[in-house]
Amino acid sequence: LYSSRTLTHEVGHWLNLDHLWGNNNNPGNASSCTQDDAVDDTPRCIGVTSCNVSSNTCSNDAVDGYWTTDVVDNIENYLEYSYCSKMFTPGQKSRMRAALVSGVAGRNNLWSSSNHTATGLNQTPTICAVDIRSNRNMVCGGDVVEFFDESYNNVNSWSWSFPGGSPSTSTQQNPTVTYANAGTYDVQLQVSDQFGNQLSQNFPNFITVIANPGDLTPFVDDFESATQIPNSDWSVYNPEGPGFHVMNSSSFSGSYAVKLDNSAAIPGSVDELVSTTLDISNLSSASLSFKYAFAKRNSQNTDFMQVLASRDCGETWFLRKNIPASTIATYPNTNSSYNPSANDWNTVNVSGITSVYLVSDFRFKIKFTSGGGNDLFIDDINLSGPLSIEDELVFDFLVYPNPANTLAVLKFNLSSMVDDASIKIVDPLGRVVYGLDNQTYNPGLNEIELNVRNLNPGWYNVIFDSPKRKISTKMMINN
Ligand SMILES: [Ca+2]
Ligand SMILES: [Ca+2]
Ligand SMILES: [Ca+2]
Ligand SMILES: [Ca+2]
Ligand SMILES: [Zn+2]
Repeated sequence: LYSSRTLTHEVGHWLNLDHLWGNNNNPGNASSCTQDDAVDDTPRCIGVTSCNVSSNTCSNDAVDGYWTTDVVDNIENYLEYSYCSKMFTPGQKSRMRAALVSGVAGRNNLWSSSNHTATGLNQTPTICAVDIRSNRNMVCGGDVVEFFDESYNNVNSWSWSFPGGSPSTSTQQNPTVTYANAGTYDVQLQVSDQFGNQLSQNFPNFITVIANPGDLTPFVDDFESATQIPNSDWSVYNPEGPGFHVMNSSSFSGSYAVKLDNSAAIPGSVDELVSTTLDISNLSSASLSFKYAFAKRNSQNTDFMQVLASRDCGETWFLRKNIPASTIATYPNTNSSYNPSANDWNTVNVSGITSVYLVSDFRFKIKFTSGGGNDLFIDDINLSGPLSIEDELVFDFLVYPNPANTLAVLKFNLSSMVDDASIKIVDPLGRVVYGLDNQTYNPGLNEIELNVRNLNPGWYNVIFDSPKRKISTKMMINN
């Protein structure tokens, strides 16, 4: 029920309301202008399935005596078939109230005290559900998370536990908690009411803590290596319907790309593809780009796409690029199953990653708002930029072979000698699984053997850390 008002629509019927275009389930017939819904202040119409606010399908609105001229359709009415419903009219309200006091269909039982007694509604309700919410569910170490009790009914005491958090327990209704280390954490809540009833529930993997500083750039994803999302680089926001996923039926590079099955989405729904934290504090400027392909189904579709950026690990987001409905299509309208060919892909360059965004916990996201169009495809996301001068100490930093299984070699060039350097291998949860401390490396080419025989298969970050420069690269283990 995130954005759907279907229940409101059906309750309207239950309280004796017809569709605005009359007593049938077939919108779009011109003949419906001759019928009414028995409510004078709803303009005559033939019924719509989209959200064009200037829609005007009948011109005889004055015939019912309420309107004196032709007016636009009331497309935002709950008794329309549009997806932007937000109102009943005063005339509909009167008709529903009349139904509620009428014994004809028994609706007057809904509010009679004898019925409330028979159904238990006039007693103090007891606890029946434990539920929680938080202001954020993906944070960096040290960020404050606000938790909110959403349990009902009549809860009067709370016992929270936050494994991995600080504090680790609380008896407040709405506590605030911080987490120090990267990882995924459960939350438990036990509640009681005035009668001593108790309920408790575990909410598994409720909070994810990601790294700060994040991964170093260049951050390039063509979706050829990690072919499933969410993964350690991407999270997905999908409150309803289809979500962003990786598939290989169409792509710009290689075989794989990200797709949103927007043709099956609920219009008005929002989907996001959200990056992990990226450390761009070492760049002198940053540029973000990606490829996408999209077709509308018809010219009424209102789909649009935005790129947002955060300089505080995703707590607050700023719009950096807007691709409006008027320019979003990269291919002519089509109602058929859409699979883009090479010419359909457009490049989006996000120029708004200004110097204030050059921080160690930068994140960005691609946000799509559905408006009835066809499917969306995204590939070749690239965040990169020139290093600031002092960061050119380390270059040609790479691991080979990659993927590796028993032995890997880390290779890099230094422009001057570095002492007090460390080399670390870090797993996707930020845990150090291999480390060399207090190392001295000479100018020129350095090659270091890494024994990776005991590492589990998967992706790792290999990090060179020194007081003057930190740099990392990804390594895959497939033993
Ligand atoms: Ca009417
Ligand atoms: Ca009209
Ligand atoms: Ca969705
Ligand atoms: Ca690709
Ligand atoms: Zn209906």
